[in-house]
Amino acid sequence: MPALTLVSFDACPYVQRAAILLQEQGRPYDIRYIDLRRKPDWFLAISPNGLVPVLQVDETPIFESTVILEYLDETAETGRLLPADPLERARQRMWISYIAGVMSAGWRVQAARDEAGARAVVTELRTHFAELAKNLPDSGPLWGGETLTMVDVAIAPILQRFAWAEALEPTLGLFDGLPRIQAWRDALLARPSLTASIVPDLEQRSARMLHALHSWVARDVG
Ligand SMILES: N[C@@H](CCC(=O)N[C@@H](CS)C(=O)NCC(=O)O)C(=O)O
Repeated sequence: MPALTLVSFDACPYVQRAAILLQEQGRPYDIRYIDLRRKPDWFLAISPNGLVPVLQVDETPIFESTVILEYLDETAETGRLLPADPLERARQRMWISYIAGVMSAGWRVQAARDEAGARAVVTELRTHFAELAKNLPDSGPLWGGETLTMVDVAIAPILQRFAWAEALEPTLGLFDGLPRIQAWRDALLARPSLTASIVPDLEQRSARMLHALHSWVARDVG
């Protein structure tokens, strides 16, 4: 098996997707953190758009989190998450693509500098959640019922950040009246892979980082 190194910024939810899948697969990997404000030359040489994550597979870099997820899945010895059936695979990819909008709105709600701005993004996000909820199965909390899918891996980091945002500002109401999304979030957050995919104090550090950026949800963080 090739040596895997995940090039990371520790607060990045896109990196976390890859870390979750590696943890779920029980696959050994190294992690190399960089400072995004001072990107080293070796990093810019392997990341043409200057973004993390990059997965180094021996000497070969792969960038773009969804591409990394697919590579990791295709090279798993057992327990692949993407289905063999092309139509089912297309459906998972389609929803992973839909989640890109949730990811970007997720950052905007955390970073909004005033209440009106944050609440406007909440309204947008709740529309996305309602759409996703319609497609969650009756058979269990995950996208595949009881079975983990690639859609679950793709959305887990941002659901975790929403849970943190709600802890900072309980009146946000992101999940109000959306029991399926709440159950999905809780089932994902309970997985050991989620805990193992981040540094232990990330919730507190993220809150301080948002506070320093004058985020409304993190306005009272000390
Ligand atoms: N579409 C990319 C998005 C990755 C991304 O936005 N990464 C952020 C950190 S969370 C980044 O590297 N930002 C560097 C910068 O903006 O200079 C992916 O899925 O891998």
